[in-house]
Amino acid sequence: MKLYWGPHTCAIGTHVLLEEIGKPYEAEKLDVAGGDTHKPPFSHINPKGKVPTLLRDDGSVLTEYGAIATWLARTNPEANLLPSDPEQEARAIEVMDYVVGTLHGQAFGRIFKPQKFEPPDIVHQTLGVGQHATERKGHEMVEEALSILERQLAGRDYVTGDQFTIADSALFYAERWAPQVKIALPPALAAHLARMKTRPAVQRVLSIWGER
Ligand SMILES: N[C@@H](CCC(=O)N[C@@H](CS)C(=O)NCC(=O)O)C(=O)O
Repeated sequence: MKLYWGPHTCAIGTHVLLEEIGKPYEAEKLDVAGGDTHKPPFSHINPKGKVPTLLRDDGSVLTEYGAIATWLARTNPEANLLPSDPEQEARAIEVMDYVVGTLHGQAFGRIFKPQKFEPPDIVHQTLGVGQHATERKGHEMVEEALSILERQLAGRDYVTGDQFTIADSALFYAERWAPQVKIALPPALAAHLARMKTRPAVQRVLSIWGER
C-alpha cells in the first residue's frame, strides 16, 4: 500500500490513519504546490490530480479523503477508527464530511484557490477586487464552520467522545490550516489540535513531514 502526499496538505490526516493502524506502508512525497500531481506519472495514477491518493496492494487506486478513511477503518477493525454503533458512526461521518466538503472544499478552498471559485473577469481586474472578495468570503465561511464544529466538540476529547476516529484525523488537518490564514481556533478546537499532537502516530507523521 502506498500513500501519495504533499507538504501542508490534507493528506496528513490519511497519513495519521496509516500510522494509527501500524501496518507497513509506503509513502511518496510529491511537490503538490509545484504541480507534481498534474503531471505524469502521478496524473496517470490519479487523474484528479489530488492527494491523498492511496495505491492499494492489488494495484487499485482509491481517492477522496472520506472514502480512503472509511476503507482503512473497515479493513482494519482492530484499530477502532470508526465506531460500530450506528449513531456514533453517523456522527463521525457527519463531522468528517463537513470538514472535507464544507470547511476544506468550500471555505479554505476560497482562500487557497480563489481563482477556482471566481475567475477574475474584466471588471474584477480593473477594480482589483475579484479574488479579494472570494478570499474574504472564504474567511467568513471558515469562521462559521469552525464555530459549528466548536459547538459539536465542546466537552469532548474527540469528535464522538473519548475514542479517536477518522473524523478526528480530518478535523486535525483542517485545524492546522487556521493559523496559516490568521484565523484563531476557538478553545475546544485548539484543545483538540493540541490533544492530537500528543498522539504518538501524529508525532511520527509530523516528524516525517518535517512540520509542526
Ligand atoms: N475531495 C478531495 C480533495 C483533495 C484535495 O483538495 N487535495 C489537495 C491538497 S489538500 C490537492 O491535492 N491539491 C492539488 C491541486 O489541486 O493541484 C479529497 O477529499 O481527497
